[in-house]
Amino acid sequence: MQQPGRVATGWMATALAAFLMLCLPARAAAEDGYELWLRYLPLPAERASAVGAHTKHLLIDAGTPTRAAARAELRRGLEGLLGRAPADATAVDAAGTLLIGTPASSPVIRNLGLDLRDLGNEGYLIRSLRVNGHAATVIAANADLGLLYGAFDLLRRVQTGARLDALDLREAPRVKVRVLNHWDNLDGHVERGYAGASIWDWWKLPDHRDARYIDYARANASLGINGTVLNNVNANATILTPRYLAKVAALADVLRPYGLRVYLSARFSAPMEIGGLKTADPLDAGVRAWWRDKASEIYALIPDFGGLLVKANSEGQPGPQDYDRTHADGANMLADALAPHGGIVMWRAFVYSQHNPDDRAKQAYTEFKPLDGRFRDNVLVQVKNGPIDFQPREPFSPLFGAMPGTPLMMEFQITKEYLGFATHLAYLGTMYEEVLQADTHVKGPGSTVAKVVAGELHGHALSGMAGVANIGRDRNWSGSVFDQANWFAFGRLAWDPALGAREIADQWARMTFSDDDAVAGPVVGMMMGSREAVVDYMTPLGLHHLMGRGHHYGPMPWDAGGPRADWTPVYYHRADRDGIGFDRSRRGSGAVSQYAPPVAEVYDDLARVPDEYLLWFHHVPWTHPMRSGRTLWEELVRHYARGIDAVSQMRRTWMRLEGRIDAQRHAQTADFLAIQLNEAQWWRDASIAYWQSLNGLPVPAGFPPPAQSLEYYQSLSFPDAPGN
Ligand code: GCV
Repeated sequence: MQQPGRVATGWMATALAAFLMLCLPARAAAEDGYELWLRYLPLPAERASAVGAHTKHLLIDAGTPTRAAARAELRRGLEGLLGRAPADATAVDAAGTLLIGTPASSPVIRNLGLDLRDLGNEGYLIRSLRVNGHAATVIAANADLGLLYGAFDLLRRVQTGARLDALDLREAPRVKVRVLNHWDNLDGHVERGYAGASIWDWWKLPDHRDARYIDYARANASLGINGTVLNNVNANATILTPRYLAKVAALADVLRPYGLRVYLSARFSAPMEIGGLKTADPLDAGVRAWWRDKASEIYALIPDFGGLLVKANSEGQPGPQDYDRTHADGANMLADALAPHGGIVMWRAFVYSQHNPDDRAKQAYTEFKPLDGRFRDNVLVQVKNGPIDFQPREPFSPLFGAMPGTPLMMEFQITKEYLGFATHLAYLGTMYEEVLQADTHVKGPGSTVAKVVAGELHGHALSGMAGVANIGRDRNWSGSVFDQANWFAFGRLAWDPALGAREIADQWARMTFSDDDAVAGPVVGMMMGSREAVVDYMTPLGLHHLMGRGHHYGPMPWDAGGPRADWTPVYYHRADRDGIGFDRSRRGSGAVSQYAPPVAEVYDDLARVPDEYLLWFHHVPWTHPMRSGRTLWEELVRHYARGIDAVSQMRRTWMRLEGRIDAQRHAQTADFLAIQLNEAQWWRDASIAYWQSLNGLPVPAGFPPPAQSLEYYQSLSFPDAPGN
């Protein structure tokens, strides 16, 4: 039985609690990073009212899923930023209308007679105009997707402090195919993934479509990413069976309104594994028919299916060379199957073999250069940014510029397989920029990698950029807040490879943390130096591939032996008592000759090669005199120290931001920076201890000896390292 006194106490306690809650100071809501850069937090009052004056009304015909998505995003964004969503309008009959449409969807836009000719199907313009005598902000495009991209652009501008009174901009992507590559296996494991399991819940698909897929699509659309390869390039043929294609079709349905086309990685031997054929020979009539039928089956389910990505004859994957056919034979067979449906093939040039005694850095070029011009029009050859494998720093791949008759697609890695996983802070925008701005010189100065990739240098209609995704089921998507910036930077650069890394970092920091300069400034400062710090403490001066075998976590420069020399650090550093570095000069492996002469001459010449590529291209004595006047050994030790100092500095900067950034994201990042600092020290100590065991040199004056013995570092093992 209820006691009257207890009821009163309960009521009073609730009222008291409510009163106390009201008395508490306002606190930033706990944030776990799920919202990414689309947080839409309230603007300061003065800015909110300035923006609000231009966004009182919204006129858009939301009669298609993509236009509905644009409307929903604008309402959501403006409601968050301004405290109120714009009112729906049916005409421009008051000042402050946001008018959005294509000439086909909006008579008002049509009557404005705007010049949309150079915008294609994805571009848009945003202009402040007078419409019917009223001040209006217009987002116009030829197609719905341009409107969605324009809506995200407008919101980004509002989030980063732009005024909306005199807008006049035109945007269109410079690269056609802008895709994420998920290295996600069908069992949920993500190869080189550091953000938890795959976001694709294959078991529950197609009947359950996780709401997260929509947020994934929103995030990608906000950057202009227009495609996603759902499964690992180390592909399982099962993805092409009817059971899985139904699941893929369900995902395609969810992602379609956001302009994300779905692609799949295909296993070259699928006709044998799931088709019951005796061969996968690309010139075999039965095999060709099998792929044609498979393409028809896919397009019947997914009419806008993007196409296939293939890793062939590399790291144990099957491919056309199993039948003495070329990579062009393999790619063209698939291209012929997809062409009637408008699909493309992305054929990877990441090809090297342990049976080839030549320098691994040369092998992709050797294999693909002779095939230039022999691929069908709907084939993109996908080339990793460097000649080896996503190292903290590599020179650009010599293939860029070496195949004028073939559109080459850039493959960047967003996930940080070789840069400390998700617990090291390394903003990759600077690395992407460095590669894209590198000058191949193949058509004279200014022949940048960016122009090759955009198809501009050699006049290709098809162009592409792929980023190996760092996305998983972690609440913050990427394993750490700062790793979200690498997804962001990839997307922005895929849209426009000429954008600057600093400008992108600034946008991201303002959208992700705060538009306050006192926050954004220090955050951008941390980001801009972060990748160089990793290079310094892991692989300075052109060293590469010194990470632990298999998992690629931590230093293991001593690692040797096993079935694949080309997977061991000793293959790459070639250090001994007298010197260190891989001689790729004309006197060595000759890899320099794969570059255009003006580049090759610089890389080949010990006096001119930039310090950051010294040990990539040259084997030099430990006493080699550097430009600084120090010996190589002294310089190496200094670089390690510089890397550690940079991490300490990032950490100090971050700790000063405590209280200005929500507690949850601040605390996680602080923990990760502490991990990074420890591991930077570990990289330095283990590397120096090992180099000393070879060169017998003392640690230069002013620098401490390694904290532990070499044997200690060599005894460490990490069977549980993720992503492997
Ligand atoms: C998907 C490196 C990685 C592999 C990856 C491969 C590739 O070797 O370590 O995990 O495999 O590159 O890009 O195909």
